[in-house]
This record gives sequence, C-alpha cells and structure tokens, in this order.
Amino acid sequence: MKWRRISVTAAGMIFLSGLAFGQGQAGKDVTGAVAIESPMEVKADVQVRSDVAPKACVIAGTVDESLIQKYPAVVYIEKADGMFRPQTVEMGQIKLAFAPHLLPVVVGSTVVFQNSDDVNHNIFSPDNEKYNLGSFGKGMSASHTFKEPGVYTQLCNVHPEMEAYIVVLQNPYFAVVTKEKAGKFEMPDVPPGDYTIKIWGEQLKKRELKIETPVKVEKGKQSVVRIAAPESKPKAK
Ligand SMILES: [Cu+2]
Repeated sequence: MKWRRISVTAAGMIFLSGLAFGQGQAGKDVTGAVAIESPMEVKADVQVRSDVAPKACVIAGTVDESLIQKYPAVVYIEKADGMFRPQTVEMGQIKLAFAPHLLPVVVGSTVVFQNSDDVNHNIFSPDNEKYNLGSFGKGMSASHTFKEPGVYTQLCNVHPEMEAYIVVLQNPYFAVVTKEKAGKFEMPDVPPGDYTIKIWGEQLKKRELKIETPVKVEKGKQSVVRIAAPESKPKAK
C-alpha cells in the first residue's frame, strides 16, 4: 500500500501534489490509499475496493468515535456536478431542544420548524442569510428556505440554551455520523468522479479541526474512507 503525505495548515488548507492511486496487489481490493497529516495529526485514508457488489454504496466509511463523542457530525462531498432537488425537512422543538441537533440539507431546501412544546419558541439564526421567524406556540410552525450553502446556528431567543445546526450543502451526498452508529456512514448513488470529502461537526469546530480528503469514485467499486482521531494511527502497512 502506498501512502502519500499531505500537509494541512492550521487554517485547514490542503496542498496536494502528485496524488496518485497505486496499483493494489494482484489488481484487486486495495488500489490506493491517502494519508493526511495536519499539525493536529488528524488522519484520513481512502481505499478503493473492487470486490463489492455494483449496487453497494459507492462511498462507505467510518469516523473515529472520539471525534463525535459529544455531538454528531456530517460527512459530505464538497462539490458535485448537477442540479439537485431541494427537499422539505423538519426540525422540531421538543422538550426545550431542537430535534435533530444537526440537520444537513441540500441547498434550496425548506426546513419546517414545528413546535411540540407547551411553551413558545422563537427561531432565528445569526449566520449567512440571518433570519428571524418570530415566536410561536404549541402546534404551530414556521419555515425557512435556504438559498445559500453554509452552517447556520439555530437559536431560540426565549431559551438561550437551545442550539442546533443546519448545514446547507451543495449536493445531497452527505451522511450524519453518530457515536450510536459507531461512526459508520454510507453514501449511495454518488456518480463516478473525483471528489473532496469533508466533515463538519460541533466538536470539530470547537477544536478548530478541518478535515478534507480526496476520494475517487469508480464504477462498480467502493471507496472506503476512514477518518481517524489524532490519537489513533492509520492502518499503514
Ligand atoms: Cu425556545
């Protein structure tokens, strides 16, 4: 297995040079691998497998549980070609909390905020499009359509402790990773191409970590991505 090192600056920029996928032994299973090292030593590696059924998820992987210990994160493809259908999804207010706590959506989607509590909630975000949907009571809802990609902190001015995140992405190739699911994720239907995989999470944000790794999707093959914690070592041979 071939490892190439990529340096990541504190600001999270990746300088790539001569990234190549080496030939795997006997031309099967592992056809390449990439290791990323940052000053904080966050590592990611990618393996391209040819021994999976063509219908299998084309990108699958794991995020080390220590990176999502407290909060879930979203793994996503930075940019993909095409037009993507927006959706209408719900973020509820239940027991004085937003549910879900982290909601990724494709750009153009509408999020409906549904209040299930006996008290009024207010809905606002100070980020990007900066909206304030006002306050409303039980059984009522308000909605916002997101035209700009980005991370939107979701707040309620009645309850300062209420906080959630809506991550508006360019394309629908994303997956939420949680500790409960051992950091496993799958992205089906990603068309063949060269992509950059990124991860965003509250815990990563607070540690100022930014991880991105190139991944190649090939027809009939599966790319396996592993995003590792600073403490653990990639499975280099
Ligand atoms: Cu509230």
